[in-house]
Amino acid sequence: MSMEKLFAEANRFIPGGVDSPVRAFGGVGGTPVFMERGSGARVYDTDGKEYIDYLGSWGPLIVGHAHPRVVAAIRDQAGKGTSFGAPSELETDLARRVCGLVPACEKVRFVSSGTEATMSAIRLARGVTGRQGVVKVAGCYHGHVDSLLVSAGSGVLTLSLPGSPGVPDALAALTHVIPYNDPAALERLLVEKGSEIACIILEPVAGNMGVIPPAAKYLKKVRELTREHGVLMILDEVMTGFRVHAGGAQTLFGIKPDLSCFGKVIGGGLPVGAFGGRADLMDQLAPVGPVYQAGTLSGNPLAMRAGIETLDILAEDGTYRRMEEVSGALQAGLTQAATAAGLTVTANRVGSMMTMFFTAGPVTDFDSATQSDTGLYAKYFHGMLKRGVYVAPSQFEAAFVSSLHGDAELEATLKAARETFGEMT
Ligand code: HOZ
Repeated sequence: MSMEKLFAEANRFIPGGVDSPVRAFGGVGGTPVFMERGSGARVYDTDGKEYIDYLGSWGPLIVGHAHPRVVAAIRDQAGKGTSFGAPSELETDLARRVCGLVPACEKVRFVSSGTEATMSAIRLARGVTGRQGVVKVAGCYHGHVDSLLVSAGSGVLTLSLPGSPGVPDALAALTHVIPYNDPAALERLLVEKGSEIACIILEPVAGNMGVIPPAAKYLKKVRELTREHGVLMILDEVMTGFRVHAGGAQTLFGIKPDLSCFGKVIGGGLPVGAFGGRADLMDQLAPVGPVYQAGTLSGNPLAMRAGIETLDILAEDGTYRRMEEVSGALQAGLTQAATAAGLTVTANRVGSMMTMFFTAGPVTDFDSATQSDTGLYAKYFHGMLKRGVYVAPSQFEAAFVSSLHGDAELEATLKAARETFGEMT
């Protein structure tokens, strides 16, 4: 069946034909490609066409598609049972690893998605501080949590939505939005309203308005200001956790937040989320403390096994170094190819996360990200797609490099990019 037919059929039963809006190609136009299978750094559509994959399922597949060790672990666990609704040692095993890798996490609780992780972390912050206000950063995205859809990135930004109907005004009014990389704006807000604010939540490396690294000392300043005002600092590491560094962006930049949110990589491609932090805060959660949070499939054994195996593969010597080398070469090669074709681009990258912006830059926040020419991004996307390279179908997302992207993928990607950029000018 053609992609058009598959999409039309999907639209009959699924709103917009997709289960997550940004997959629908709204930001780049055209018909979404339906995928059938993946292997290593590659995915294959229903026509059997092969693509070098830089979507990586939006981040989880850091060791590639269907890694034999991850598949074996899932198969083994499936034979033993897919869910118990009772504690299993697997949860303790993965929690121990998370706490071992991320110094700010003394205890962690598993949930089933990144959205659940951020939603629960905010409830906990409100519960322990007795304050209701939340600070978020324009262009950061923390899942589709009611309080956090204001000025959100990802699909909300891709589709140019102002927010979402269905979010009560009273709740939205409790969310204060400040620009990324602007500690002075946070300081002004906290001086004025600090005593009403429970927490700030931000992505340490923004990934949902395209990739934007934190300015020097930005995160340290946020840490100082939040401490000064008794406001909890929550780092959303759903994208960056175990990706930009084994201990996440917080370890890379030497920051100790109060709470952290994870997802994607720690589920090894299965649905998972987690939030963790100081033991005194985490122990305010039920059943120890009064802040309620629960889930039937939380700590799901299949996801735990896939996550444990993925972290084990990542822990092997040289894995992060190789991803850094390939990602650096990709950033340099794409910039060079675009410039040679007469295009003005800014390629932002932190570790194996990267975004090509079609603007002179620098791209440091929401306003500068939205200066990028999204029409050119759409042409870049389709040119690459035609040539068998799959990047995110939105300007305001990241390209992810896996541990299985190597020289062959790099060479083929840069060849496709040279041809694509040549066609665009
Ligand atoms: N939250 C993802 C983008 N940052 C999108 C998830 C999806 O569409 O699969």
